[in-house]
Amino acid sequence: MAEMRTHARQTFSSAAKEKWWQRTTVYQVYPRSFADSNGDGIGDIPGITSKLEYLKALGIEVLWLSPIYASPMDDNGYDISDYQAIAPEFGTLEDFDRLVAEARDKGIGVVLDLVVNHTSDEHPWFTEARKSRDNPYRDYYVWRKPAADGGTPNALTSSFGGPAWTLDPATGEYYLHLFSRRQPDLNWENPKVRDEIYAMMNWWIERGIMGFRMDVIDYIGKQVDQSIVTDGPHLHDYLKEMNRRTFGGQDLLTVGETWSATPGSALLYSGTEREELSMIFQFEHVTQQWDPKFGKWRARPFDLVKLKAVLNKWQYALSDDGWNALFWGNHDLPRAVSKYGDQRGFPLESAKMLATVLHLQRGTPFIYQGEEIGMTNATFTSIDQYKDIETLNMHRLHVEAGLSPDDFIRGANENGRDNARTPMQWNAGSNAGFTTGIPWIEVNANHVTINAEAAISDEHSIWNHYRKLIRLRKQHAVIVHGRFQSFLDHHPDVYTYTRTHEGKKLVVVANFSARVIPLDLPNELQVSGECLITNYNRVPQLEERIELQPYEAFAVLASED
Ligand code: TEU
Ligand code: CA
Repeated sequence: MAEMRTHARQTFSSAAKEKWWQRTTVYQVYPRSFADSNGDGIGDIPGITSKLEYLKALGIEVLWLSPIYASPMDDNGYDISDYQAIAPEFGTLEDFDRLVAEARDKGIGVVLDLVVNHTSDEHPWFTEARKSRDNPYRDYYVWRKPAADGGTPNALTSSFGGPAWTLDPATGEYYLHLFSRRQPDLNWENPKVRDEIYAMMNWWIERGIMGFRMDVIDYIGKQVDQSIVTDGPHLHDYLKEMNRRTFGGQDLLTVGETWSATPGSALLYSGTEREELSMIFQFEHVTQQWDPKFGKWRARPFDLVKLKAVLNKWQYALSDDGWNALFWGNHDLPRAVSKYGDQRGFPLESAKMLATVLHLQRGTPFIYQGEEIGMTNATFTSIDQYKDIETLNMHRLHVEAGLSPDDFIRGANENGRDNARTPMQWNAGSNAGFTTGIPWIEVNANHVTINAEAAISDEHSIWNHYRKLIRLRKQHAVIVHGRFQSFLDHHPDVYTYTRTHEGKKLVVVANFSARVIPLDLPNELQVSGECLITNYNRVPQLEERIELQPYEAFAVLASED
């Protein structure tokens, strides 16, 4: 197995100063919804392997798989009952090894989803821990005595609604779960827990993976008695220890999911000299759109000025050190073209505009499965169509709290996690070519027009636009290393920025509206050069006054005067 890693590393090795993962693009697969090879209606690992040619043609070099491990699937695999076994519905370890080998032969590395803030309540560690207060595994988890009134130890709440504490009657103590009650939090203060996790990580590294995406990794330093959940005092100690004892020095890609990240903490996670992680996902561009009281469950209007302010802040903050992971979507978020674009009026133009704006920024771009063909949010009208535990829990709690069921469904239609989990749309045929069986969640009816087969054969498709962007990043150092500078920050419809590096200037201009926008360009943007990419078949002249078509976006490469 070790020789597999050396080969993989050689495949991806790059110039000394630049990290290979700065010039690549990552594709996220949600295995349950990607490709079903055996007709049970659930995506699986052989299904992913069957689509490697598609992924290679797109040009991606890293595949991030959402969890594939043994799990009761209470949270679709983010509740792990055996970290070193494959969930039977996804396949076998042999299937996994075959995927890694065939992917590597196509120049693609596999990154696994590391979910170590919590396990499933069916993990043997937890079934042991709950047997008695003095069980050897008891303090693998976080237990507290009831409060004086018999209630929960404190007011911590779960992301999936309700208290973060559940009483275990057998031992009369509460256990902590920041997600579902079937996802008990691990106690990272226990060195035995850390030893077990590092051993498991090294076992996967020896199987030839190229890195980890780390689920809610900002939670592992929690100090529950002070109600500290994120950014606990030992968080970075643990990450340095993890780096040192597992992936450190092996040139792997590691990305932390850190909803609590700030530009300051991002530098702690991903600074070059920090020896912690390669990069992090921050979510400020997502949460700044949420309702103060009902969060994502109350639909709110889109505000470009606010979105630009957040994206720009993160570009500036990590200009000289640290590294951004750039994304519009993932398995927890609504579809990009539905959330930020115009899926009804200008689906192609707006999806390509969003891709252009994101992929030409500083950071590593992540494509969520289906984003590259413009897949849209689901069109569910009843709570019965939803499968996601978060949505179902929150529906019950919000309706109990007085939010009208229709309001909740509107919120779920806009921001619910199942929007990203409808099956990948491969063709216009039955079940979009995802399965020959009955899909575990409804296929979007628009697969008859929005599907990979149609996209690949259409030179003007969103898919080909992504393919071009991925190639541009490999070709132009200014896209990887260029200094970011935004312009017209207060313009309500247009996003424009430059990237400058070694005498080159890339000018990116994007109209985020369905209207024709006349625009006076600042001097810095009045350049002549090579148009690297555009979503209209015309070459823009960057003169003093230009006129942008609906959702028009382009990038011009000039010499930095
Ligand atoms: O998500 C962390 C997380 O906080 C999100 O679920 C977020 O709370 C929600 O999407 C916002 O409404 C990670 C995984 O990505 C997610 O799929 C898991 O459910 C969760 O952790 C628990 O493992
Ligand atoms: Ca299957």
